[in-house]
Amino acid sequence: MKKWIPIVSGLLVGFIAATISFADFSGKTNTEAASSNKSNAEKVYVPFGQKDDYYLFASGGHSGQMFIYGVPSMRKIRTIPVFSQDSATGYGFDEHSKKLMGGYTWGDLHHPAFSETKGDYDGKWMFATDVGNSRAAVVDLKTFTTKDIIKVPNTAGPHCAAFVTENTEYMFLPTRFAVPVGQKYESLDDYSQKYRGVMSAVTFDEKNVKLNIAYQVALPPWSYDLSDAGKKGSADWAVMTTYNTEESTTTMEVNASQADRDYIVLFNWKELEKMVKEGKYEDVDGQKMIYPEKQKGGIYLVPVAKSPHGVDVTPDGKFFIASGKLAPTMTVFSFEKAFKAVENKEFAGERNGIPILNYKSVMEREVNPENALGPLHTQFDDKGMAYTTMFISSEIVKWDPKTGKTLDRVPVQYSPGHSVAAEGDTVSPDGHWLVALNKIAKDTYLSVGPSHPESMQLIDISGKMKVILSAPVDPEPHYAQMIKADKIKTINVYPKDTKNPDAVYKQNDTKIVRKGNEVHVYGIAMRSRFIFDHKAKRPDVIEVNQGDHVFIHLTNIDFDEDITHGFAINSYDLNMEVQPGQTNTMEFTADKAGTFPIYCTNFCSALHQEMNGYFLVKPKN
Ligand code: RUQ
Ligand code: CUA
Repeated sequence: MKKWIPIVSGLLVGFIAATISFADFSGKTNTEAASSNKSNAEKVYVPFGQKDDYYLFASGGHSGQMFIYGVPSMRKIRTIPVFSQDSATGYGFDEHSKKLMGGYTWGDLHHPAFSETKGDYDGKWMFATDVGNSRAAVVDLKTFTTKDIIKVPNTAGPHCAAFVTENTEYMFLPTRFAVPVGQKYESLDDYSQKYRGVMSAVTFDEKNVKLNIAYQVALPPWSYDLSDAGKKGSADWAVMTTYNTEESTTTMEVNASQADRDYIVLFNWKELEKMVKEGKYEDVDGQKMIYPEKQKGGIYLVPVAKSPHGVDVTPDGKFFIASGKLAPTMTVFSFEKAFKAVENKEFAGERNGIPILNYKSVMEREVNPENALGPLHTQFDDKGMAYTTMFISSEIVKWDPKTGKTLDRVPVQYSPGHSVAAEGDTVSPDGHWLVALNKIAKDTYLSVGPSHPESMQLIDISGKMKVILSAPVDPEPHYAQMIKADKIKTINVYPKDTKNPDAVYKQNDTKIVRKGNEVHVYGIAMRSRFIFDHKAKRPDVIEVNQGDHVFIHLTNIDFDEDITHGFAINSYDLNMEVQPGQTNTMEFTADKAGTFPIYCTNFCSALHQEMNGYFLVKPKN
């Protein structure tokens, strides 16, 4: 009986998307649409010389990168390479970023999260996780560059992250796929015994700009989907959704949707922290692992309608809202009620040693907006009103978490995953703007073949909700956060770092040093030449022997905003960038003999075309 449910819901997506597509656009010409949109155009127009009010940091999904847009113009300003190589900036080619990437070439960046102070975005750091190769990263918002990446062990796809606690004490990374500890081989027949859904508690050492795993929790072998940290009165707590509590090992589409209920995992991270301090953990390959069936306390299960997806904490920290995915329901749960149930030990059994709370004693209300299908994620405005994306019925529904009443709804094109509100995950959202992150653009833009771009739609939420701009975007906007522009304080140039042994700031200090078959070049880039060795007959030429191991340390001595130089070696598949004042290193083995021009890849001056040299590799024999 139950097997048809996902199939039907799949059909429903197609059917409803098709219906909306014809209903909304039939018969309307571009001009008609444009004239009715005139005031909308004015709202999003940012005249030359003025800047946008908000930065929007969007997940780049399987591009592995983060994309920065301005709101309300929706103009793309920047790509920050994080988990994938990027030849435009030389990311993944120079030594620093190559090391950060840990030998991987791509990533699947899901949920970006700003660092927070007192539950407010502080504009200092941005965190993100990689579902593709199980990593976590931190980006410095002074330079919009990736500063640290860690590989998260015992975890396969930390999709459920990153959501930070109120003062960036922790970022929790629960796994999407259950795997055996150490990702060792174990037969799927032993899934329930040998597999685990590990969650990592990651801390950020701001002084040394380092991510660290403080401890891990070996949760049951379920899939963990989305999470959120508590706020204010619930600040010591966090919540996350689960699916496949059926522990099925094949054909998940059908088998992971059998049970009528899955769970929200509710945990107190202060208690887990205390357990670790008291030594209540096991050492697993150097990780402090809490096994909830042995080290009891701090973790509870809240039953919820089957296969929930998003879970979001209200700005006042009083409620958490789970969204149904397969059920049409948003369920509002009360933290206060949950705390009481925990205190009174009102448990309705347990699973894998974790107590289950009574659904009725924690649930505040179930909300079913009429004909709304596929609720996924919820954002909030300045009045505490909720905005939930409806994937299947392709719309945003505005509703009041305190009464459950539907207040407004607007169709979006099509199938929104997340949406993001201005300062939407803080204790004090701004209202005004909401951006729908749509999975399907279909007939919205000029055709580019069978696959279309994803789409973001800007919605004015200051009055009745109105879509006022649609922008095609790069894949894939899984989630985004929107921050007030004046909170971001970037630097103009990299300051001189006289302690950096690789940096050279004067022409007379440039040199090429040979140690056996190692060649170290200490060079500078300036408008419009390279100087690798000021004493050489040709200061812009590097000559090595085939097989030499080459280090090129290059400093951009143009301390002038936006004067970035590139450094590429033709046919050697190498490129890096040096931003104003920056020193960067490239390391490689000169295994190919021959003559290879060097050139600046970033247009930097009227004589940019003259900014070149030669890399000569003398053959071995
Ligand atoms: S998930 S579309 Cu990757 Cu955030 Cu819900
Ligand atoms: Cu330096 Cu172009």
